[in-house]
Amino acid sequence: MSPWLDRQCTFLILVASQLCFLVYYSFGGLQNMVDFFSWSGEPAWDYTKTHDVYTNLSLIQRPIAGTQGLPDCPEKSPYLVGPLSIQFDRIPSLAGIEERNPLVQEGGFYTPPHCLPQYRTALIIPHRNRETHLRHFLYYLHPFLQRQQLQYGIYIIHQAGNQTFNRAKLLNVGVKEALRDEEWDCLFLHDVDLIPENDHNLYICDNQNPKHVSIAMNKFGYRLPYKTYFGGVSAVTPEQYLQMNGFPNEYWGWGGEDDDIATRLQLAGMRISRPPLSLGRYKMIKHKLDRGNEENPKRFDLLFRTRRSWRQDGMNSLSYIILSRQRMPLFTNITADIGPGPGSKSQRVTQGRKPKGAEAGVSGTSKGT
Ligand code: BGN
Repeated sequence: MSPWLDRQCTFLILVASQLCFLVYYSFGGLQNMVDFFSWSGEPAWDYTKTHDVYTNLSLIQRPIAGTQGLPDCPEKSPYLVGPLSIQFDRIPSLAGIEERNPLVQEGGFYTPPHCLPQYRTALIIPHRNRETHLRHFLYYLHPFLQRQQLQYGIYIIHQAGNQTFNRAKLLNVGVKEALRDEEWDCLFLHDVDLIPENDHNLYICDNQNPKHVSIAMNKFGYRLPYKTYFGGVSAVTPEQYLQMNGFPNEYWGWGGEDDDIATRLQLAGMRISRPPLSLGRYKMIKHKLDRGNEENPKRFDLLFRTRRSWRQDGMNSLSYIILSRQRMPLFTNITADIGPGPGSKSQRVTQGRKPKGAEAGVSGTSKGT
């Protein structure tokens, strides 16, 4: 090759690679390129145009003559609006939320009035000392779920006392208690501080695999923080939940329990299913790490042992005491004594049987954590 041609070739290669570089960056880097080429057929949502979360609710609340001969609810509700406007600057009152959701029955239960629901979903929310988050949560989730034409119930599982918080064990308690009420076909395991941003994110299960739903949180720049992340909001059928022996009971404090769950679902022969990135979007209500929920220093050790421990630690080893179970206007409030955590001994009752006098001194047990 002549030196002239050689120089021309080098120049062309240089220009071409510059062009590739430009295209790469205008697509927003590797992750966006992947998203672009693996486009799932879902519309690309425009989150700059949002709707009020109470849109269309008056249509759903129209009175009807009776429940005789109701049609099945359609696969996808006609009331859905897409991206929602979410703000946390004003804290709604419980009375105000009740007023705007007149069809929600005591205990936080709802059945669509105009059609027969195709899905029955229980939302299970571990809770302690997050009253303002709970009010935001109820304000947004009730109309969101009603627009999806689901039969649903909201369970708040309150950890009694001020010992170290145990999210995964509270979820086990919630599942057990929710299934006493109803044959739910989907369990949504939901942090109280996460609000879904798009009502096309349907609160139903994937019958094949456990679904991780909160895959694009504002806290993580609307990206999955790592491939096996399973925290925040997830959805499992009762069968899937039992197949993985529920969640671990031994994670006291912040961190690691969600990674354990991700591992145990794989050990139980399943894999993580996920909605499209543009749908699984959530806004997190800002807060500091709670008192009583400090980082768990044992989480690394525990995670190391999941492979050996998952069959023994979970739903089949769950023990707790129900201190109270109240049907509040907007949710079912369950207060449980799940034990004092590592290092202390306690008298607990296997499988949630209540000892004599357990109802005494229930209310306010967790205040001041
Ligand atoms: C991870 C935590 C998760 C948490 C996410 C997001 C651990 C275990 C370390 C081996 N996992 O680091 O529990 O949900 O961050 O905040 O700490």
